[in-house]
Amino acid sequence: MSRIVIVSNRTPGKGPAAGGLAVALRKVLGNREGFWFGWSGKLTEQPQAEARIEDIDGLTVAQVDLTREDHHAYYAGFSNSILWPSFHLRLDLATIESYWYEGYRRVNAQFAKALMPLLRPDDIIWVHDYHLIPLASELRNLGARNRIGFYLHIPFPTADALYAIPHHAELMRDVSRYDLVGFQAQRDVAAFTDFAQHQAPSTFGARAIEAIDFSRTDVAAFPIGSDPEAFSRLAASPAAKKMIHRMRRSLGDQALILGVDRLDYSKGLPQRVEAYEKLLANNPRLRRNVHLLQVAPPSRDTIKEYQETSDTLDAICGRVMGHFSEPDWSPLTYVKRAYGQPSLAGLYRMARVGLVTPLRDGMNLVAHEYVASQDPADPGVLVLSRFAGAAEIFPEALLVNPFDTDETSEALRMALDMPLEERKERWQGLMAAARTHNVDDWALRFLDRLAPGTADAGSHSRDIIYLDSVA
Ligand code: ADQ
Repeated sequence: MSRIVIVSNRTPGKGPAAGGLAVALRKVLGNREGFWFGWSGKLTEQPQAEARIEDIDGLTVAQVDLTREDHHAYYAGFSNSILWPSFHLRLDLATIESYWYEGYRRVNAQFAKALMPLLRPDDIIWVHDYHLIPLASELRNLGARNRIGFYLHIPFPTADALYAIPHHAELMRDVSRYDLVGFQAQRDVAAFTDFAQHQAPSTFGARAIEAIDFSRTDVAAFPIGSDPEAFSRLAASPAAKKMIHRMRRSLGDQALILGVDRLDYSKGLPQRVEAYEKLLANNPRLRRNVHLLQVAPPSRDTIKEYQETSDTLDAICGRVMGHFSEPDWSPLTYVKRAYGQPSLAGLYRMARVGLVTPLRDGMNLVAHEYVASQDPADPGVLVLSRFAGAAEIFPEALLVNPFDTDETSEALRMALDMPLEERKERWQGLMAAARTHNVDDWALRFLDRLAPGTADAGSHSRDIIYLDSVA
């Protein structure tokens, strides 16, 4: 049977995972032959030509170190200061430095060079996310004829946002070198198809370019999910119960509204706290009866826009606290740290409302985890942004426009007032969708479409793989 080679920005390390990609992928390689390739997390003086192969908790990992300059241009630069904001339609937060693109391509070329000698002709290669768009091109230029698939964990941009990205035509040509391109949602497939069908040379500006031929690239939506059964079990575990007990002791009968996110401007955190502020302003009866807990560990904090988001959030939380707190009551708690999954599951379970309101999100696994952690006899309510990929599979959530803080505030009120019967009914629909879209089936579906007949799960024993941070 063909081996599976997973390629992502970061290779797995030890310790708890913080990013969604890490959480999802740690499961894939445990039950099939193959290895994981990517950056080691280490910076060196000289670019490294050969991969180092290691066994990490039973998983074969091949990794390369990067130079500080290349890593900066590739990761904080082109990937996270140009591609990430543009793909999330935040061109106002993009910073364009032209030399970053060279670093981005150099790292992709270095990855290809180091990966090529490790490949067998029938290996199936699965490349993850926006850091590695050019990888198939680089591998093909070195002679690779393998099946190569690409999965984009973030949304695909609208055409005008795409055109604002330097070298977008070259990047889209790179996309056409994959056999399969997977997106989170139909929305993304539609945006991509719109681009692929309407790309006329004139739309790229004055200089005519050759139209890109996508006819050999299969494109489809593969909505990612969580492991709902595991979260459901975790939510009833002793560690989760301990967390619930701790929270109950401090909250008493107050209803908990919970937000859990990486601290990222795409997650709509300031708008979320503003919506909560309006809830308290418009519904005095809720004061002392409700509490917002926002858990948001910092991420990518060397990038200016992330520091600014953090400052904005500090200011808004301070404003709401100053306005509504009383000596013996505080309306919100804001925690800037990551928690282990059992504690998170406990928090999810005790929260009457899961508040998941990104301005734009590929999927959003927190929504899945919240649903899976509920008590079937007394479930909470998911308030979900229409602009998360998750909105396509969770129509039973209270769907909101996160930019409209009045609407979000009203949805919060509805969620808090929702009778048990309606909560149960909505939750049953949500849980059925979370089960259908579980992470194991997601991986199998992608691999089966990339190389039919090869995604035979369960033939090898499954190991648990820990990943530091991939996102
Ligand atoms: P992220 O943007 O990182 O992922 P998300 O899908 O919500 O977003 O995943 C977050 C993951 O990190 C969840 O599994 C969550 O449990 C965990 N996490 C978040 N805050 C945490 C905390 N305080 N403590 C511990 N764990 C925490 C990207 C895309 C998403 C897409 C995923 C997967 O941006 O749209 O859903 O990849 O494809």
